[in-house]
Amino acid sequence: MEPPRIILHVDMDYFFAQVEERENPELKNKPVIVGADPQEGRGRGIVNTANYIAREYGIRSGIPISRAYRLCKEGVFLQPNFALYEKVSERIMKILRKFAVKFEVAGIDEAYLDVTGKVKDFEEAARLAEKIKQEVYDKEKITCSIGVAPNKLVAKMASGRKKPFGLTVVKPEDVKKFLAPLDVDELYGVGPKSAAVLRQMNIKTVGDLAKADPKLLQKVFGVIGPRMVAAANGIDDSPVVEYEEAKSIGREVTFNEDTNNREIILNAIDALSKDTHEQLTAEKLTFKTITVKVRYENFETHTHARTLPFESDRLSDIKDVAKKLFAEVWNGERKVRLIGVRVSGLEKKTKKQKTLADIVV
Ligand code: TTP
Ligand code: MG
Repeated sequence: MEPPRIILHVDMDYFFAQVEERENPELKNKPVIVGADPQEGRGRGIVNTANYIAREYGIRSGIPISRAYRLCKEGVFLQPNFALYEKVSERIMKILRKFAVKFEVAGIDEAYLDVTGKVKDFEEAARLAEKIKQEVYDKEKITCSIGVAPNKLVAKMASGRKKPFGLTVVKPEDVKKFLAPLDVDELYGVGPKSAAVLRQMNIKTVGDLAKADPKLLQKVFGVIGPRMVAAANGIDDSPVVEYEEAKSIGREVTFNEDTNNREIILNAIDALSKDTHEQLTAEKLTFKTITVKVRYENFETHTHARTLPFESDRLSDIKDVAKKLFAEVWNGERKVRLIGVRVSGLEKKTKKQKTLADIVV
């Protein structure tokens, strides 16, 4: 029999808000909410995240910012600085990567490390995890929490158990015991709707689900039914895979009021292009493709893209192409709710790489 794999899932604690606290320590003992501008309760966007003090007020990722404002008027509300979070994320990923045999970035603040073969057992893996937590903190002043388990599923579920700055180790022989008491909706991959159906079937905990008949669940949920039973038993063979994400950079804005005022929309495209370009410059990237996203008042959403025949690093290329794309699709009447600008086909700028600007000058 093959020895068990040893997988770490590393997840930063209240990431966007923690980065803001690091930049401004005065925020530390206050409720901090990162999200759209609350505009004294009239704001229309959502909460990206909140620090743990703010969470005590019931504030969570994804709730409307207006509700967050009502829950905690005295909170510090900050608009997200994605360029900063991405930069911090990149530096943290660089630290994490060197501890892994195989490494997978799973999101802006989380990664999987396969350390099988690098450590001899789960005790040694636990010591490695403590070392990783400490090194990330020493170098970046950001705390993370880690789950150690024989697979990605259980590692992911373990990393969230003891936040912040926590470590949870689930050895192969403890996987079922770890999962069984959890509510079904805590099983990764079971959404609130499936959980409601399961509860009606008297399947309340992951332990109940582990004992359920896969054939019965197949009747109710289709192919994912038996997979849910396998997951409840802690079975997950998915590998840690290193991949370069097809990266893109962009910004979007929801207007305070749906608008068909051409000037307001074009000004927004200018501002979004500028923000996008600032991040490109910070990350020393060039782009080839520009995409514009338009959401109309009825939520109908379209994207339109154009690829340049050359790599560019110029703001004017983003602005001009974005405005042109918008002009090509907008009839001048329909009210627009949201507009977005995005660039892709990104490459690191190298000294020898020429952009059109270099050729022309
Ligand atoms: P999470 O890791 O889900 O959340 P978190 O790091 O803020 O808090 P926790 O300590 O519970 O891990 O997401 C990472 C970041 O991704 C988060 O800081 C902000 C962003 N995010 C959103 O913008 N919208 C969302 O709905 C979620 C869930 C996260
Ligand atoms: Mg996190």
